[in-house]
Amino acid sequence: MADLLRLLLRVAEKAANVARICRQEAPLFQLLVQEKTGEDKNKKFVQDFKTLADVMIQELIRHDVRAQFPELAGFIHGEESNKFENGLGESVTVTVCSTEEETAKLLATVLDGDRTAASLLARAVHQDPATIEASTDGLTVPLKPSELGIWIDPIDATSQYIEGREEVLEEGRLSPSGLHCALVLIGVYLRSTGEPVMGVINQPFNNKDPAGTGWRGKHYWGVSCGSTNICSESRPGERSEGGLSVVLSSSEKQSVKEALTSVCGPDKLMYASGAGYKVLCVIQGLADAYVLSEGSTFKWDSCAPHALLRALGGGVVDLALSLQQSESGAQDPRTELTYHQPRADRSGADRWANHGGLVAYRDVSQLRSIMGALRGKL
Ligand code: 2IP
Ligand code: CA
Repeated sequence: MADLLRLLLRVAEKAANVARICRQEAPLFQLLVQEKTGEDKNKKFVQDFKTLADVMIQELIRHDVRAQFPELAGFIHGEESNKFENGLGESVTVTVCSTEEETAKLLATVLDGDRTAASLLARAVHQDPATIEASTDGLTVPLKPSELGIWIDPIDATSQYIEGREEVLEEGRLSPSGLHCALVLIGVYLRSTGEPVMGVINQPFNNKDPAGTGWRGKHYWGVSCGSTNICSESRPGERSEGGLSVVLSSSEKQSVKEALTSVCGPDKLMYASGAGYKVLCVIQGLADAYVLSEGSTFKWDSCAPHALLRALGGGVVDLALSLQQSESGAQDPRTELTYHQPRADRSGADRWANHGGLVAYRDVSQLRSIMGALRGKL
């Protein structure tokens, strides 16, 4: 299945190109940032352009994966639905067609006949990406496509993507918000158990080319199945002195912040945008853990980075379930998130929420300290 990994790296790069082009090309950028509401809203213009860009990215990933691995068709899930309905009640299914021209024609129908924007977007979707350098030679992954399913988040942290604040990233430091928080996430799980086994993360806006040719991206990947545990990032070195560092959502509850101060060093409670970016910070060792007490993330947010953390010896647990187990005296507080089963008692996207909140960690002893600090406090 190393072929699947190479394909996912390639399609994630293609997706990142589309994300960059939508900000670079003026006609697309204007559509991206303008929010049409009320009287201004054109009834033939389907939802917002940002949703259309997300859907196109998701569909190009689905299209390319299905073409090479037909066994995966029917098991490629994403955040977005590709069925659009415009204000006139007309329904259009947005998909990648076999030629650029056909895709442009289809896109024009949902862009109210804006041929310039439709052609630019179709060109980006059909363009081949640059070759991806990843040391996957000699890698063998003991999995069959018929055993797997895929979760796609076309652009995580969309609000940061739209706002577009440019940050210069400092080596070894977490940068709380900006374009670099926007990530393309593709996670692969086992249909039988729901374990995440492979993940690709592409950060389309990692650094700006000093020659002025625009943004350059960065990619990260990991495989974790059986005895195969390989990640593009290295395992953490020595544990840092002076307490744990934990990254949180800026909307996290006060009670969680207070409970964590007992295990965190001074200034070691940090905040960042994007669920995917916060897990990436843990993967990179910029934070020891990410704690979220709300059920506000979904399977598509966590599947890909979860696989990378597992490859590094860590994981992502369901916070509510782990607290319940540790309060009842269970020996192993690890209750890893799984990706194969929807909640029967919910509907729509809510079926796929990580309801109990989560803790992403690299080191199980650090996870235990965090659970200890949160026990009885939520
Ligand atoms: C969102 C986005 C938000 C995040 C939320 C995600 O995904 O990443 O930033 O909230 O959890 O689901 P927060 O930044 O408070 O953690 P999307 O942008 O794809 O809707
Ligand atoms: Ca998301």
